[in-house]
Amino acid sequence: MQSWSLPAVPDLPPVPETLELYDTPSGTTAATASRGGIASLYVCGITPYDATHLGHANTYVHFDLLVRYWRACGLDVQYVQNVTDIDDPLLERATATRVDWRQLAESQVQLFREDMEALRVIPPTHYLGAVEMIPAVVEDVERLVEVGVAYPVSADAEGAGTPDYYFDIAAAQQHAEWRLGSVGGYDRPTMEELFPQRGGDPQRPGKRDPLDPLLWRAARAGEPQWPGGELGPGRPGWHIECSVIARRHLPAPFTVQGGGSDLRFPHHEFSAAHATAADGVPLAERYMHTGMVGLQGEKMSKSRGNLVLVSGLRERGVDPQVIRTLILSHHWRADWDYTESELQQAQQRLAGWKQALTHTPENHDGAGSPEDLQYALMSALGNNLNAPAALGALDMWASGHLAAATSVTRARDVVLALLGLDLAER
Ligand code: 5CA
Ligand code: ZN
Repeated sequence: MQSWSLPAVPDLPPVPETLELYDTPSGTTAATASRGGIASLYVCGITPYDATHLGHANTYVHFDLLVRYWRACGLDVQYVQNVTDIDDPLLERATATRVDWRQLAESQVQLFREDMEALRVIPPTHYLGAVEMIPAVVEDVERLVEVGVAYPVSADAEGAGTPDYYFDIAAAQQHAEWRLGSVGGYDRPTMEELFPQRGGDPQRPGKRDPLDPLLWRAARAGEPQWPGGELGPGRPGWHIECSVIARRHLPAPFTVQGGGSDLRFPHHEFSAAHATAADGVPLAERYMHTGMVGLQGEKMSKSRGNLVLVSGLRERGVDPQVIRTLILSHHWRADWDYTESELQQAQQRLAGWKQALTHTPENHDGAGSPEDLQYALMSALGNNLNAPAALGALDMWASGHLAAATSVTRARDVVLALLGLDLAER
């Protein structure tokens, strides 16, 4: 699938990688290291049945900081993102609005691309839809059946017809180095509560464990279907999609698996479980989960409809850089609520930095000194990607405390490369 165009990212003198990151499974903040000059990232992409809201933007802008940090360390960043372009919510919305599901998906992916470009998010190296990966999904589900961690469940009550396939949690725990809860970090009662809220079907007759997730859904009348080899025609479950896309395009294990905190369970738990069961290798070294953005105390979500859309703000004339500044004023792990007053504060803050750029002298270059802006921003980002601290350093620079060691050209380049904000833009 086509991604979007690369924003301008100035080259900076490379700085050694000293990155500490919080990891969901271990619950600790610890040093990460790339391997062989490569850092690899998978971030779960959108389900394109509605436009990009601030919650999505929050997730992709914060992972963009990680990409920018790694690039500034001179690393080769391999970044994969998916599009869930076939799934129940997409089909339900298409039916409700009488639009072809493919057209709905394509139109929303296009809007997402435009939003990401406007927000200066660096595109992934590989951008892949679930539909284009279906043959690989079939291969993996067949493999899971072969190793004894997937089983058929009759699609109708009489036990007739082509079966669906489910992942066998108990068998997988016997077979591979994965334990239920070892990725998302939740206990069983919490997982039982979350599972039906997040697309799971605990009541489905014939499952061995209520939490066993769907791998392959047999074709139903009126639903799109693809050839499924030995499985029979059908379409993929959700978790296997990301597991397959990541494993086909990134090293195993890759450096960071990311997404919003709503993906801790069941999605990332089972994507990892499927991969480990198929290959015997963990999917990722680290799991980062960004906080949830809400509106008046409720999580912003397409299903609830309480959305502040990036495209809506842009249509109102809000500068995308202000949206980016608003997002970066929150730590990636924090949950926060959108308010107009914070949007205005972001606008004023950005205006202050732009103003400072016009007053910064051109003739001095103190690159590499502790007073240098690149040093200050990299230190803030190296400490668990602390964007609010990085913006604080920018405030210090704008107030004149760091400006002496950073020329105007360098300041612009440093802020554009590391934070994706162009202070020279009028
Ligand atoms: N297609 C799947 C992932 S494979 C999916 O969750 N799609 S989504 O469109 O619902 O969400 C896209 C990304 O935005 C996910 O990483 C999700 O965790 C994140 N996200 C969704 N809602 C919010 C929110 N309110 N705040 C922050 N992040 C959110
Ligand atoms: Zn995913």
